[in-house]
Amino acid sequence: MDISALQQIRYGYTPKLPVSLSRSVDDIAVETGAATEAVADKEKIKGIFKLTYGKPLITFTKGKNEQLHQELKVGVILSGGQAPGGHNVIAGLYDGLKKGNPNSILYGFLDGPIGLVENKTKILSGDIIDAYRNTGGFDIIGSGRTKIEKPQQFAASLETAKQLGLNAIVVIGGDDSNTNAALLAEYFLAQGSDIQVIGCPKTIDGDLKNEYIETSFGFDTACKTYSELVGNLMRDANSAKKYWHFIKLMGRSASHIALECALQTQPNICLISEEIETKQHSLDTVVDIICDSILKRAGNNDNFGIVLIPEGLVEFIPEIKNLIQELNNAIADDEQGFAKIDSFDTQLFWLNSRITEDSYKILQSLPADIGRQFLMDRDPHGNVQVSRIETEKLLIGMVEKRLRALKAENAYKGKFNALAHFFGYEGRCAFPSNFDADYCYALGYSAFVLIASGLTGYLSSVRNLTAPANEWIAGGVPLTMMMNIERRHGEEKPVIKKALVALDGAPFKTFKSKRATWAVDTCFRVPGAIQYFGPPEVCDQPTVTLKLEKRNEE
Ligand code: FBP
Repeated sequence: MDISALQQIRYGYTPKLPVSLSRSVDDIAVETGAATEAVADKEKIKGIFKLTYGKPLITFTKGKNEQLHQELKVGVILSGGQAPGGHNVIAGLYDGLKKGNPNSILYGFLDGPIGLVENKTKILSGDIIDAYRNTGGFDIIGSGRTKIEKPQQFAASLETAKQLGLNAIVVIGGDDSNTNAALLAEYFLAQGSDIQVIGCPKTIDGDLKNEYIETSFGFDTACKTYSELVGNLMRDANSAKKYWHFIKLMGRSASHIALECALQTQPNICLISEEIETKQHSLDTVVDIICDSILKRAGNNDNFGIVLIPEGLVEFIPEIKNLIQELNNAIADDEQGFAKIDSFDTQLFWLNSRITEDSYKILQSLPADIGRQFLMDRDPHGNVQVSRIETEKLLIGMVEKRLRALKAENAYKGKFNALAHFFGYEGRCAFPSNFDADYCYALGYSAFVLIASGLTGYLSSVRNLTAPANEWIAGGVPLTMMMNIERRHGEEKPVIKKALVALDGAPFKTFKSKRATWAVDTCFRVPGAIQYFGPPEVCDQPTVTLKLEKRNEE
């Protein structure tokens, strides 16, 4: 890639580290906390993770740790969707390894977990690392969504690690990838191998978080990038005063991104999937909510506005959730048969006897191009690819229909022109904000200390994130601590519990207290672009979500 002026300058940015990690490697000791338990289904999780369950929390402190100088060979994997800052995790890991011992080697597994299974690697030299410092994307080694689940895949992963003579593998991923990391750590020990596995919390979706993992990396940059774009549209809408912008925001399941962007920009409407599911709102009720704001604003002659829609919404609307579930089951029962059909009409015919009448009616009622999107390939974890379902267009169509009916009854006199947008892939590879650049570097460096200290089955953790970076607390959280049992493809599986938007949490409550005003008045807030240079109160701020959550804890 050609190098832009900003990238050239960002190479010179030195990520800030917490005090505990900025000391000389002769001076970083491990402090062991209390033993831990899984968040739920303790006995079942304990039964599956016989060798890695219940490990203690780890923090780093000042003190001697002879192990940090050992020569190590480590392999790193980037897994799942891109998130800004992934390259800095690798840079932090690399710098830690080399400070510990210049002979240590870092391998990058190519194109995600498949690189481990198929032994496809490249050695990451200082020159390669330097070319990717503080840049977005995962292109240094590529990413992928292969799920390591079959016994042969586990065996092949161990074989690769042995062939390379690895001491440890670092998995940079979300909840599914880190569940995989926990299973690998357990498997290696069960096979009598001492190869360690450490995870790092990645996903723009922000749903890999708990008491010890305050946020996943990439969420900060992605939300700031989308908020800039939403703010720009607000200015445009308020200038021309003629469009309603329906904006779908990425985030596979949880609505954290939509909520953070709403707190940043103050739109007229922001739908929160978790609330819609809790209140069991139907698709029609969602349309009511949007129309209510359109009608009130039309009463003030404001025939324009902004609607934020979380990407995962359809999976939280009860009747659509049922439909998706039934489609998943029907397709899984005869995957090959279904794959042979290419026209939507024939797909409908095929499904007619395989799903309930209610679900069939809903599918049939959808515009054909949107109906087809519900039938596209599932991802390797069995999820519907919600990023490819055009919910924003579906809602515009339904709102138009409702407004036409209201107009016919003389209950609406406004004008409605809507534009659909999807902000997703645009935000996943942005230059990491200073927050993500610092956070990621610290996560990678912390992964090095965990590895050199002989630990396995841990997620690298950096917390106290609303304080200045030097006060952040680095360490490790046992992966089994975050697990519970969920049904996947009809079977009980251990998985890291996804953190959805908490309706009793401070971010949602703050939004809820303001949304009635935002729905009617024009209270738009334009946050502008991410700033990389300038005063800390502009450049080094965490998300509003994180600030509100932390303030609530105090
Ligand atoms: P991860 O959970 O792997 O980080 O993925 C996040 C995400 O960006 C989602 O927000 C989105 O639904 C999905 O990836 C899109 O997947 P793909 O890149 O395979 O189209």
